[in-house]
Amino acid sequence: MQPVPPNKQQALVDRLTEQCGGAYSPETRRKHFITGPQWAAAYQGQALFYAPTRTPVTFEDVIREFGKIGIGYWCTHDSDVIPSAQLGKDGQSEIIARIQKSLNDHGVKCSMVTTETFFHEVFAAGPAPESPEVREYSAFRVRNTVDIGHELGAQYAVYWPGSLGYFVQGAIDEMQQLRWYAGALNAACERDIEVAKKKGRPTLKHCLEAKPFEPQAEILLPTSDAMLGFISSGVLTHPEMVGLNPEYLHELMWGGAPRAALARALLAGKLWHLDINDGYRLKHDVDIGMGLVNPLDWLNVLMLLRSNGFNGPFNLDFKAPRTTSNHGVFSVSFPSAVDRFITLWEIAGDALTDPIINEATAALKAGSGVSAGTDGHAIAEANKELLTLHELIAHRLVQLLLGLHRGRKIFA
Ligand code: XLS
Ligand code: MG
Ligand code: MG
Repeated sequence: MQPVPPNKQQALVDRLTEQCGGAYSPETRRKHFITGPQWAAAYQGQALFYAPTRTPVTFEDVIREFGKIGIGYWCTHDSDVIPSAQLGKDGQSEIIARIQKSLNDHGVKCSMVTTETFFHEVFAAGPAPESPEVREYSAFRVRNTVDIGHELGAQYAVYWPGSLGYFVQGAIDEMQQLRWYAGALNAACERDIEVAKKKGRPTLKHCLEAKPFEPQAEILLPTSDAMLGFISSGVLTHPEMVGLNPEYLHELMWGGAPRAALARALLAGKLWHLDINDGYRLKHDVDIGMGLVNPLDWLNVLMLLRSNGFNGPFNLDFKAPRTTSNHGVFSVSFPSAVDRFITLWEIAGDALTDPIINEATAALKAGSGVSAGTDGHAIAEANKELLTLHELIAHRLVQLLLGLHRGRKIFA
């Protein structure tokens, strides 16, 4: 193949993307409660060992492009869009007015706001450290985010505590820090009740997000299960206002089964928001686009969510790899992530109504009908052939995922 000169490269990517086919229309995409984060779209490819590979983009760019793609909802950290020095000041209202205009111009809604309590130097010792001034600042930040959320019409607030943990041992009192962190959440909920009443709006759903490692060496609330324990521990003044925003990859990172973590959150009635992405077990937070690594596991997750009535928000908390260009972020990354989600959501629907899976599942639940009392061996013998259905169901799911139930004609 001939070299592809710089001015022909975008056209090549666009043509091959088109040839992939299978793209849903923006209208179809908008039917799903899919939300796109400002920080994900604006990520420039930098990380601990990396310089940025992409140029900065504004919230106007992100909202406009989301509108074109058909991502109906946008979300943001407070400091993604408002420089920290302007938070709570006049500059904030000007920026909020510009955001509202962009959202209206492009038919996008704000679904969620989140507070950055990890990046700024003030959070060097975490969002709930010893210093009362820092804790008061954290409370100011979350209260202010609640205000922003109500201004922008959001329904959700998310809290990833980030640096709640430690690098070196000895200085941290875990009990104390957990209580102090609860203090910040209590401040947010109390402000929410006040503002919601004043504005005649429902209160926000406050969702905690866990991550097992990064950015601290040790994390005080590393998993969604730890968050559930924290919510019901008695330290929150409004536990009924606080639920979870699990992130698929964050559960996988510690070696957990995301589907099981989500099932536990569903049982507790606390699965309110979900960050969708992909990656690898026991690695760092690679935030790969949903379905690129574990499509079969994702199919299983979506079957669980569909059959339990969870219908979003599905938040595209992934990051385009460094190798993707600014153009590629909106022409390949976001549309393809949305489309993989929709396809897997539809396949999950097919799997839930698939006659083979349904008959196999019903047969497993029916058991053998042989009553062998307390004779474990006899019970096992009587169910033995039925249990082969486990593997058959797994095969059938792979068939549905790969389209093999329609035959292998495409390979002929
Ligand atoms: C970081 C988190 C972050 C949250 C919001 O790992 O995923 O992006 O979703 O603060
Ligand atoms: Mg996340
Ligand atoms: Mg992540």
